[in-house]
Amino acid sequence: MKTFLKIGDQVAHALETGGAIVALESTVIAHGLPRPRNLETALAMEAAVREEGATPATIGIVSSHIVVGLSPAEIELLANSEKVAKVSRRDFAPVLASGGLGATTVAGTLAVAAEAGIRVMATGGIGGVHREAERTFDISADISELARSPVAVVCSGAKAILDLARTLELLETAGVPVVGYRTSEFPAFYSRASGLVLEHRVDDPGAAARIMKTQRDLGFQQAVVFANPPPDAVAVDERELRGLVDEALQSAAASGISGKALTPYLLDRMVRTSNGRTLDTNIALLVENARVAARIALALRAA
Ligand code: PSU
Ligand code: MN
Repeated sequence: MKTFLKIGDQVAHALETGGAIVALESTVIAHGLPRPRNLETALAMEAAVREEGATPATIGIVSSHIVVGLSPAEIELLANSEKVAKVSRRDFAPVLASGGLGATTVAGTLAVAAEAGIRVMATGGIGGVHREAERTFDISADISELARSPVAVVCSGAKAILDLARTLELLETAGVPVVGYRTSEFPAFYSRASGLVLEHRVDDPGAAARIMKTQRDLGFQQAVVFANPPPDAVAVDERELRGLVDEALQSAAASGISGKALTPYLLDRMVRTSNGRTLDTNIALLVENARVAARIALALRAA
């Protein structure tokens, strides 16, 4: 992969000098949030990382290069273009060969971060096991990539539309530690509660960094998921969330939506039915996760 990497100047400098770096995915920009707030959010996440004293590396595919540290103009391109591919591992070769634009998922971002030597990334929610996966086989490539990329992933759990219990089961099978960040419960993305208890918890960036260091000392290749609940002020109540998700799933089924189009459809549907509340929550947690990731990346330098 190295020959395809185009490392941005600031990221290259941080890599050379041992600076703290946070990788950021771009699927959430291109496919996960509506315009114009997608671009605002991408830039706000980068600003949060910088405020904490770390360097952001938003990752995406532009002109047959895997760019690690997209420029603001390139981020804008991904945010506003009509045709942007959603890139997990299976998509890299076709998209690079085509010369088109690509936005990396958590899976794609992990693969690149691991190759570039970046040890921390932030996102909203990881992908996982979809409801009724026994029928559809729809299980995110994020799980397989988490099993092979030694990177700390700061998120607010998995996407709320998933089967969260099965997602945790599969992460266990894949050998991926899931650690609550100031919580003992797996958050449900928009809501702080899911009823799913986590066995491991940390309460500060230093403790998170010690887990990352130990994972590396063990020689383990798996990522560590740090599950950070959405900020109290914007979190959606668990019961209300269940209603929104169920309605969106029914609507998708009625419209025959499936495969990689499903997630963007459900997210958009919930933004509408909640009068924009889930969007505010989504943006707030993305920025907060970027911030926490930066703190962990800084702590990792001392670990
Ligand atoms: N969570 C969100 N919005 C998103 C995603 C997650 O709130 O857009 C994206 C992430 O990039 C994640 C991807 O890696 O969805 C998973 O997609 P799939 O289930 O198709 O693998
Ligand atoms: Mn899928």
